[in-house]
Amino acid sequence: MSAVVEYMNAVNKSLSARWPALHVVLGNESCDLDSAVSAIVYAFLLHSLQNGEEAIGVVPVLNIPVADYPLKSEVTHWLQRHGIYQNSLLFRDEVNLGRLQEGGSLRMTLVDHHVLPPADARLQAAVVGVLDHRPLEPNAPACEGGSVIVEQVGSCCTLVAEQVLSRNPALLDPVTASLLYGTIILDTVNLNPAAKRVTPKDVEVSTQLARLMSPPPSSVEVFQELSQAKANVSGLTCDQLLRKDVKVATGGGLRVGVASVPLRLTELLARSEGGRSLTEHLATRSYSLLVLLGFTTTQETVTRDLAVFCPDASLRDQVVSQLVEGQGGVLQLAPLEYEGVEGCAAFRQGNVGASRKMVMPLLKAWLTARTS
Ligand SMILES: [Mn+2]
Repeated sequence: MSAVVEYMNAVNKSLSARWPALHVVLGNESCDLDSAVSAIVYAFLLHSLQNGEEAIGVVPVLNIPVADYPLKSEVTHWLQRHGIYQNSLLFRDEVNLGRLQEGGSLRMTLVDHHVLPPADARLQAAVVGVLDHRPLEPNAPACEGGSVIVEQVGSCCTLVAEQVLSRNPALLDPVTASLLYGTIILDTVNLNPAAKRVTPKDVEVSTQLARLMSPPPSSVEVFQELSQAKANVSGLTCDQLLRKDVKVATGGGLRVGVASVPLRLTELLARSEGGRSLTEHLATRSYSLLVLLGFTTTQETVTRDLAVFCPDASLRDQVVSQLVEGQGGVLQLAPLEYEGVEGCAAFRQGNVGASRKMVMPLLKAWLTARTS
C-alpha cells in the first residue's frame, strides 16, 4: 500500500486518539482537485518532517461539509483511483476548528488560498503557514514567523511537489506522484500555453513527477479522464445537481437561485419527481424562484436551455418576460417541448454563447427595477 494511503487511513485514528493538538492543512472552500490534493500531500509532507517527540497530529481537512463531497466528482474519482476513500477523509463539519483554537490547540496551514473567508476570520491567529499560487492580496494578514510560500504558477500542486522534491523526495512513490501530476495537468489544461495557465515551473515539475511513474503517463489521457470525471453527474440527484454550481441574486425582497447544470433541462426535470424536488429545494434554500441553466457540450455542438421555476404565476411571468425580451431578446429563447412540471417555464436558448455571466445582469436589472 502506498505510504500516502496508509497515512490517510491513519488520519481518522489519530483524531480518535485525541491528539492534544492538531495541525490542520486546509484548502479553499471550492474544494476543487487542487485544494484537495494540495491539502493531502502537503499534510503528508509536514507529518513526515515532524520529529517523533512532538505530540501533534498533522491532518488535511477538506473545506466542505461531508454531504457535498459527491458533488466534487473529479475529486472523488481521482482520490478513489489512488486508494483514498471518503472514510479516510476529514471534512470541515467533522472537526470543530473554533473549539480547538479556543483551547489553544490548533495550528493551521492554508493551501491553495491565503486569506480566510470572513466567517473564519477568528481562526487567523492559528495560521502558521501558507502555500498558494495566486497573487498575494494587498490586505492579506501577515503570518509572522510562519512559513509563507506564494508564487504564481498554474497549480498549487506544482508548489507542493516542489516542496516534497526538495524536502523529502522519498515520499514520492508512483501513487503520490500521480496524485500531484493529474492535478497539475487538469489545472493547466494539459500544459497548454493557449489556456494561459501554465508556467515553466509547472512543465518542469510535472516532467519530474512523470519520471517517477511507470509506465509513463499520457498527459492527454489523464486530462481527458479528469475532465470527464468533472462533467460526470450521472450519480447525482436533482437536489445535488442544483447545489453543484449555483449563484444567488437578491433584490426587491426576492432571493433568486441561478443553478447551472451540465445536462439538457428535460433530463434534469425528468429527475425532479414531477417538480417535487424543485419545490423542496426552493423551501430549504429560501429562494423566491429558481432559474435553471442547462448546457451540454460535445466537440461539435453546444446546447443551452433555460427554465424559470416559480410557483407564483405572476412573478414567474414577470421574470420570464424580462429574460425573453431583455437586451433586445439577446438570449433568443424559444419554448421547449417537454413533459410539463407545474410552475416551470422552460426554453431552448438559441444564443449558445450566452452563459450565466450574461443572464445574471438581466436578472439583477429586473430585481433593481422592482425595488425602485
Ligand atoms: Mn488552485
